[in-house]
Amino acid sequence: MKNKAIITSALPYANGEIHLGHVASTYLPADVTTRFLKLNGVEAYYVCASDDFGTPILIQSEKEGKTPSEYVAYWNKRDYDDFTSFGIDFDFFYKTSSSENIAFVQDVFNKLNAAGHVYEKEIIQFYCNNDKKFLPDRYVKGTCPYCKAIDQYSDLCESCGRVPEEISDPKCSICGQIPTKERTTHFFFKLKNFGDSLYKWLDENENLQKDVKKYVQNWIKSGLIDWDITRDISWGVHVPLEKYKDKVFYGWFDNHLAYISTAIKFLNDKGINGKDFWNSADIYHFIGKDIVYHHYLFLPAMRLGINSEYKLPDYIPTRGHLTLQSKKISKSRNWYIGLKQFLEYYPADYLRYYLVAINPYSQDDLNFDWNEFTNRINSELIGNLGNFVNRALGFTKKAFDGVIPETEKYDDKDMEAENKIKTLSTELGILMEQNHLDRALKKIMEFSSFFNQYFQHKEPWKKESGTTNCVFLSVNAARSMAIALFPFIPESSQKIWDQIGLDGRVNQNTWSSISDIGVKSGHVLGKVSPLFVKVEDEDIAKYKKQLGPVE
Ligand code: B3M
Ligand code: ZN
Repeated sequence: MKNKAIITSALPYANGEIHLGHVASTYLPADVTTRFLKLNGVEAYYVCASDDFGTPILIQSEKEGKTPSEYVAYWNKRDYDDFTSFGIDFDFFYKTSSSENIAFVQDVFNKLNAAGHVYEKEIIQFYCNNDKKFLPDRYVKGTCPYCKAIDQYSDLCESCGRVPEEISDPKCSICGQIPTKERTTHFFFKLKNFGDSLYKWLDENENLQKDVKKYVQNWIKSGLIDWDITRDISWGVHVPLEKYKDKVFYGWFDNHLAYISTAIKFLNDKGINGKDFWNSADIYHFIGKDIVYHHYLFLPAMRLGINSEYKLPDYIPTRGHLTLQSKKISKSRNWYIGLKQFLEYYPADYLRYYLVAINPYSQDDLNFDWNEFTNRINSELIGNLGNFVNRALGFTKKAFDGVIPETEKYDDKDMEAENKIKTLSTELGILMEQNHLDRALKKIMEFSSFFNQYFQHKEPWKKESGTTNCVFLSVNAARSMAIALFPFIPESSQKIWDQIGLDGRVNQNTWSSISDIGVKSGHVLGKVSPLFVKVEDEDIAKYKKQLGPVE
């Protein structure tokens, strides 16, 4: 691990609200990781941006009678606000349509062009005679030529994850007519040229997930195709050549470059040399598994094409999709929960806890289930963690007036308890560094249940010998948990910190101090109250009914 890091998560299209599916696989794991890195003394910055260009956005803004700029400005703000209420703490949230990104994209194109990595080619493009326009990407639906899945957009097959060279049985997605074909000149990126170097880069990068690497390498072995990087539409980064100034770049040519341009702008504005920082930091791109092709092939190939002037990613943590009540999330079928809506039901920490707990570091899909949510919040977050903290602090208030007592000679149980505190930061740290956020969270819960049992076993209410040790170590365990929980449930972590009566912000502490015995005898607790409110079955029944066809 380096002492600098830049963390990004897939850029949300400025085209509709953030829902649970988005945050589960991408934004939350990235946020948890960033918070961890910062506690661990890494100079880490989490940057993101709205993905403003592309045909779906143009189509939607046309439908709503807005200019594309007005349309994306609305979603940029709305997304940022929703993320913020969920505790996603970006250091900077910008946009792919920024002047900085546009200039950067054009510069990268010029460099690729000068190096001979792009070429012009006359192609036959679908054209709708009814709508009088060229039909790139999402303007056409059809059958995937590789896996034969029907009803796929022409730019990405959602079933097999590949980008088809030409979709079969094309239909105009605006009016449904069969499009005709017209000639037009496009630029192509020579992805083919990068097969060997990509293969080698994948081989050598130890931090990438092995299973993803393997299937990407299989794609390379089966042959890459050059990549059409321009479009005949008006909304996008314009090609910086007089002759082609009416063409724009394909959204996937410009969007990932905004990882770099956004980070550089943020760092430069802070007075840090952005480019130097980028090249000496660990680079993390958090994504969902549907955009593996773009992040493991296009993105590194383009960086290689400009001589790795900006280094390639060190980590591309890739996770599966979220299903909702075991069904695919779908806005049109109302099988969907918006983030904003969820946060009207429950605090952000409930959702953060649950989504991390069910989310392994793998491609496996995960499922949001209302009953499981209820059980895990009520039995784990409240029954285990909330109960322990409240019990330890509440008892200290009652029996010792909130003053931490002097200790006596430790018995075996006390020594075991003290040892749990002393080893926690390292044990958790290893899991966090390996991206096993779910396992780290589980370990904190095991720590909490150990201390619940310890407290129960010691029976401090009997006021026999050893009582003061139990109180002293339990309050210290609560302090350790407050820091360890900060990446996962930051608001609750601060509440625990405040209730213990400790000063300042919990995140001003270091990760290793989790294992300190930081609360001394004589310390006075703050105000103690229950941390959480139980999830009620009646409410859940109501929320379940809101899913599905609206009558
Ligand atoms: N805007 C969203 C997606 O396909 C897309 C990500 C861009 S990341 C550079 O999930
Ligand atoms: Zn049409």
